[in-house]
Amino acid sequence: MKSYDHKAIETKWQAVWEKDGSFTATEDINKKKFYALVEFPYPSGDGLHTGHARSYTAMDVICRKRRREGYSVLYPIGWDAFGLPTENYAIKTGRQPADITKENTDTFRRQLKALGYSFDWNREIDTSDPKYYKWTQWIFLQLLKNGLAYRGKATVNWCPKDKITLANEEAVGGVCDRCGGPTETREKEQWMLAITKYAGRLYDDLDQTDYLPKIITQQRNWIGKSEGHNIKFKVESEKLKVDTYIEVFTTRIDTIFGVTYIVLAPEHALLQTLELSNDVKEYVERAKNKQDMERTADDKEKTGVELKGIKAINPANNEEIPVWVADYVLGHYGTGAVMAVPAHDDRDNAFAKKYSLPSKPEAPFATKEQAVSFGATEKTTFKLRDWVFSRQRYWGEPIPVVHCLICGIVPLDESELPLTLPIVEKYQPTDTGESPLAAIDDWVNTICPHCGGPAKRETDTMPNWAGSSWYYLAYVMQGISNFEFPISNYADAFKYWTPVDWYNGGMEHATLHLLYSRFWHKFLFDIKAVPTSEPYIKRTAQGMILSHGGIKMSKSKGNVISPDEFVQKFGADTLRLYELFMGPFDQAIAWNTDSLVGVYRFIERVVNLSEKVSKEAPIGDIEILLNQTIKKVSEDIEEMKFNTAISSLMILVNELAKEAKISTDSYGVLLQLLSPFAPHVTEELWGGLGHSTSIHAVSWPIFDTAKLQADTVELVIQIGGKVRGRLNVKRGISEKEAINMVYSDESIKKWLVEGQPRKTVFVPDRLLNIVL
Ligand code: ANZ
Ligand code: ZN
Repeated sequence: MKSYDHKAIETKWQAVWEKDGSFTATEDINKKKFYALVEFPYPSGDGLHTGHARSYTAMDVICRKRRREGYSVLYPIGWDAFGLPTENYAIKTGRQPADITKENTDTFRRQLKALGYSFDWNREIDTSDPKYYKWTQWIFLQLLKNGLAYRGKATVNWCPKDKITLANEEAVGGVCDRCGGPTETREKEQWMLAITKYAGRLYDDLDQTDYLPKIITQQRNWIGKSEGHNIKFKVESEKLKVDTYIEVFTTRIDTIFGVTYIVLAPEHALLQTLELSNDVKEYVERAKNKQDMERTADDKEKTGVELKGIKAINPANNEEIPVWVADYVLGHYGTGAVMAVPAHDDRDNAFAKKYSLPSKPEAPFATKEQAVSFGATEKTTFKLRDWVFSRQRYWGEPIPVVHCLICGIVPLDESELPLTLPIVEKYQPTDTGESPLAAIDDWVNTICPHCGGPAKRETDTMPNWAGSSWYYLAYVMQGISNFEFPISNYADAFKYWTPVDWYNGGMEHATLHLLYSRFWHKFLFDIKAVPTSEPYIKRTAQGMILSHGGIKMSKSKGNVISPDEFVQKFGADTLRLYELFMGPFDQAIAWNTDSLVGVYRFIERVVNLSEKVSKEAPIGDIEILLNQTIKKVSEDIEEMKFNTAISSLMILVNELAKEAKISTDSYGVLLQLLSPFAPHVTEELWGGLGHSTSIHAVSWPIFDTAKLQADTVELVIQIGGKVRGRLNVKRGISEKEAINMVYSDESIKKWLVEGQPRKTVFVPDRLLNIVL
């Protein structure tokens, strides 16, 4: 038995690859390019997770194959470094977030290098590096210049404990994602990005992508395109002096004859022009503290109040109908008003029942022509809302504008970027909800770039999503012109590398991050900064790795599995192979250390086979299986069916183990097919065969179609209903040839004397049945 010293092998080859720059990406115009992207990690104090390793290994396998198919490959990595956990940890320990980030990225880098990924480390990026966020700020300035960044009042979720505004997905069900405490809602002036202006393109252009269908669906659901009509209902009231209408949005204009009342959202503008009774006032107040989800959930009981003193007129039949205020209608969707049809809509029906409002199931349906004659118009509505783009926290990109008493909001000049985060002693969030930056007088007080008068800097910072919305472009820019302005420095590199050919990541980020980065990319395309209108051609997703027993890993449960321990004990090659072998790549799967040990034994077997390799040995019958395995592994990698690719390699190893001697070629092919998964040990064994070039640089093996099937097959001969023999025949022989062979085979022929052949049944390459 040969010993398998994984530690020595892995350290040796990692050093060689690094020294040789084996995975440095080059803009080689003579080669096709392949840009592979994986979600860069947030460098938390917990270190690398087995989930990261699953995604990174998968993409590494694909990249290693692509290089050997002749592509120039870019496979980069970096750090999504701004974020609240680091800031909170810094506050707790009294340390600087930048120092903590440095420590954490050092750990991550060491862990990733130990796994032998073919990243181009020269292109490492860090979103919290001023050189990097200078560009994040630049993009913000372009958005501002183009009217897509604006100040607006937004209802924000507010966590009174963390003293931070939260995005909706961070405050689901009114619970703070960070501390678990209850959240409130507040109206606050914020920086907003007008992503809704891109809603139609973000929706339609998904057709141009090759994302997993479930990811496309997730994008579409979030954008929430709805086609329907707007139609106006006249308001009747003694108090109103001018003609007033309530406009509603409906996807069922055909049900207009069945409308029995109108519902306004508590935020509806009409309510501000009316004198409201106390019960309405109270109702509107109460609705303010509820989240959309809570208001619209099907299982929540609907509530509402009638607006006494006004009525609406149905334009279809001139009927006078009551007007209600209810929080199941949202202020910011459609027109913030609904025509209620209890006969056809479940929510309206539940509401009508509760408040004894009529239903008209017998009402006829309106035709398109009728609807138009009642004043309906062809309207597309989106659920998507503008992106709240500010946070009142320290550890993020400063927003590069000043507030001048005379000039208002004035953007900084490009030459003043980066506007660096000042180093401060205390960055505790303030009770007023203002950013900790607001407390640094000598930073806040500045002069207006426009008039030279006194001005104050914006103290909000950008949200976590900012840095990751363009990071795939930063990798391309890295290494060119020292990251300096102008953007045109990078035009050639963008032209060569973008768009990203294949992006793999978690399903968790297949909604917002994907949408935000698509939005920024489209904007950058519009201002001619990048050459394509979509950033990613293909987007796939890995299933989650669960802890022992199928439970989600979490720090609080203490069941997080770190790759470190396993890399130490069994090596990176084993961990890589195991993570892809454990189950179908797109499905969640529980960690199982026993099966990891099984994978280790498999590598040991591969190592041991090398003892039987001989130059003189003929390739023999195994050639067919070799060709089949090349085909299977090549195709499975493309479809991310890594587990079945590895199984087929295990079958090949079993067959090779049965041979007395193994030909150098067969063993070489095995190593080549295994090398993307287990790059170190295969490199070592490949060298052992006498090769001087790296296994990761030789062409990817190609199968011979003619050798996918054996030349000879076993033909079963049945005579009079009984199996009387088996003949080894050339594949594809005819029925006549088969019969002739039977007649010339003494041992089979003798069974024919018992009777006259009446007929024959022939299944090519399988069976000859002679009926007597
Ligand atoms: C009458 C009607 C009859 C409706 C019927 C539906 C079925 P989606 O598909 O989600 O766009 N609606 C309109 N604006 C709303 C708002 N701001 N808050 C809550 N609900 C609102 O849904 C559109 C439908 O949701 C609209 O069509 C409207 O109810 C309601 F048998 O109008 B419908
Ligand atoms: Zn000014």
